[in-house]
Amino acid sequence: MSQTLQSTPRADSFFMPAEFEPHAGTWMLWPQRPDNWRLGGKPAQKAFAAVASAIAQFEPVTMGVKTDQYSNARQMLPSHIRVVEIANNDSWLRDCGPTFVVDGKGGLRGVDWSFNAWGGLFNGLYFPWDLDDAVAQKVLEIERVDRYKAPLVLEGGSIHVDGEGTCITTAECLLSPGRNPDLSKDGIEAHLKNYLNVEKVLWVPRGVFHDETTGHVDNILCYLRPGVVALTWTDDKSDPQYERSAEAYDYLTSQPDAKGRKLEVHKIHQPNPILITDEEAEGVDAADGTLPREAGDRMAASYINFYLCNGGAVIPSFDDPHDAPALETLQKLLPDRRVVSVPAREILLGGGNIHCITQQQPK
Ligand code: KQY
Repeated sequence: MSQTLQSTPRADSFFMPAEFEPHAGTWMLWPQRPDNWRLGGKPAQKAFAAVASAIAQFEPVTMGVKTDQYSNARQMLPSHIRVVEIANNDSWLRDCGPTFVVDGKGGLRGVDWSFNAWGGLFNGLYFPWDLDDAVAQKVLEIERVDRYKAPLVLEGGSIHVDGEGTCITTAECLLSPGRNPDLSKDGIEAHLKNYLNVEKVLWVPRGVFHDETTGHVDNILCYLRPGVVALTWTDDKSDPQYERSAEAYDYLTSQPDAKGRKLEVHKIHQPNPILITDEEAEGVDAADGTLPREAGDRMAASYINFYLCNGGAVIPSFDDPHDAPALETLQKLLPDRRVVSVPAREILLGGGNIHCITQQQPK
C-alpha cells in the first residue's frame, strides 16, 4: 500500500538521487491528443515507441496509456515493455509524474508536486490538467511507494540534481507568474531544499529560446556526473539562444556547488533552427485553450534533452549536421555508457523531447 506522509524527505533523510545513478526502471506516457500531436498522434506514437525500445535495451520501461489507446499501444510496443492504463491529459511523464527519493538504505518514496500544465490559467498550455495532476499518485500506488504531497507547483523538467546536495533550476521557469505567484524566491528555494533534500539551489537565469515550458532547465543543461554539466550552445551570436547560453555558462562557471566545486561545463552545439512546416501545422487540431501550432514557429530544439539510463544514454537526433558531433561528444563525455540516438522531430513538435517524456525510478 501507499500512504501519504505528513513530513518531508529532508526530515526523513530521503533525497532525490541523480539521474545518472542506477534505475529500477523508466516511466512514460503514450501520446494521443490531436490538438498537440499531429495526425492524431500517429507519428509521435512511433517516436515514443522507438524511445521506449531504446531505453528498454538498458532497463525496464512502463508505458502509461489511456483506455482508448491501450490496445494500439500494446500492439505497437514490444512485449517486454509493460503497458498500464493511466488516465492523463498529455504524455509528459517527466513533468506530471513523481520525483522519486531514496534514503540510501533501500528505501524509496515519491514526491507528488502540483501540476498546472506549465502555467495554469496564466500561461498554461492546455486546460484542464486534472488527469495529469493525478498521475504521480497513481504511479506511486502502482509501485506501493509512500508519497509526500509537496505544496508547490513544479514539473520534473524544471529541476536537475547531482545527488550530492545541489539542485539546478532556472529563474525564468520557477519564478514565472503562472506557477507559484504567492511564493518568493526564498520560499520556493525552501521547498526545493525540503522536498529534494539539497543544500544549494543554483538559479540559471533562463532556459532555451522559445521553450513553451517557460524555460525548463532540462532543455538547456544537464548533469553528466557530480560537478560536470553539459550545456546547449550556439556559436552564432545573432541567434537568440546565444545570449541565453552565454549567461548560463557565465553563471555556472562562477557559482560553487553544494560541495564547493567549480562546475566543469561542456558545450554541445544546438541543431540549426527547426521551424514547424505547413504540413506539420496543418496536422494539429485547433482547440480552444490549447497552445496553437503555427507554421514557421521555431521549436526549442536541443540535444541536452536526453535521458540517462542504466549503462546508456538516449539522445535526440533531428536530421541535422550537428547530430553526429553532438552524439560523438556525448559519447566521449559518457565513456561508461552506450550512447544511442533516436529521431526526435515528432517529439519536438509536441513541445519537448526525450527527457521530458521519461522519468526514472531509482533502484
Ligand atoms: O518540455 C517539457 N518538459 C514538456 C513540454 C510540454 C509541451 C506540451 N505541449
